[in-house]
Amino acid sequence: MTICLAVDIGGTKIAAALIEMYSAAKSNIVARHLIETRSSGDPLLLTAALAELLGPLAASADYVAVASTGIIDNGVLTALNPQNLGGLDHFPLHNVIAQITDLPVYLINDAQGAAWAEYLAYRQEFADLAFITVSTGVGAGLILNHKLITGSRGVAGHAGHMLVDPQGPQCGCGRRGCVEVIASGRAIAAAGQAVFGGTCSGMQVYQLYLQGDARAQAIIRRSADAVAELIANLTITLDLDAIVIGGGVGLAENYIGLVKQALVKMPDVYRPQVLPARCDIDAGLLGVAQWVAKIDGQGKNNFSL
Ligand code: BMX
Ligand code: ZN
Repeated sequence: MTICLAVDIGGTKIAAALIEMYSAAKSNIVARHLIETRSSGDPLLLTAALAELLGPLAASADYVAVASTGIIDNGVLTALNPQNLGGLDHFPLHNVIAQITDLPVYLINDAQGAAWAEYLAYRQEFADLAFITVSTGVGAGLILNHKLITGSRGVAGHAGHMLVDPQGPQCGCGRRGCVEVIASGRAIAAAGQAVFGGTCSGMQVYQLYLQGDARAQAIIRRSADAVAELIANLTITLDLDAIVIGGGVGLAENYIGLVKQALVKMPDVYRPQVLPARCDIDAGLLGVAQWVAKIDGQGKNNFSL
């Protein structure tokens, strides 16, 4: 048995956990820690947060497996949408974590990692599956023919930046009308602030929606409709069996119900099974730990991505 120090860096939270790895699909989380992501253009703030979180855990681990928001290519985090990280764009994630922990470090995108965890949690029932997280941003991970697709530059699955409305708002990635700029937690907060004013959060807009406020309903429905369009686009492109939805917004009360309502209006060929994430907030942590165990036979080799 080896111990993996798993890390999940999202736009809002950074989670870390020590995970006992029995096999590539069997693991047990023994200790979990969570801090807020100090979103800032200053890389030193993220370095300090990682040192604080990972420093004390490193001595108990054999290797580090990191699932992070952003494009992960050759150990460097490049933000596709820097606004999700307070303007932080380029960050040498591999080197920073290797220095803090003095352990082998493996990296993957957060939604890619979560997709792998959900594929295993659904007992490999589906050969072709997409995981979509509706959270700070909108991320996705693809499993095709039982394989996780990361892409040669780590970009594969960034489906939150597919077009949903050519006249829509400008996305932080530089494109106009992406799913993310309409459906994400940040987009819901921005739409809420435009309507209700002040510093209205995405969570507050969602509460208003649940209480039946018509303006909040329109915002949440627009988000769910955009995700339904994304599901239809992915399904018609990749011939998917199922879509698993996760993330703080994606798993909020009735959100999947709204997505399904929008999909029902489409022809059958656009409608895969739509299922809730089984690993909930641990999907990124478990997925990256399990993915490393698979590619590296328990993470024993000194192999870094
Ligand atoms: C963004 C992008 C993706 C990420 C997705 C969900 C950045 C910094 N992130 O589309 O890489 O997977 O958000 O991220 O460009 P989360 O922070 O909401 O989990
Ligand atoms: Zn975009």
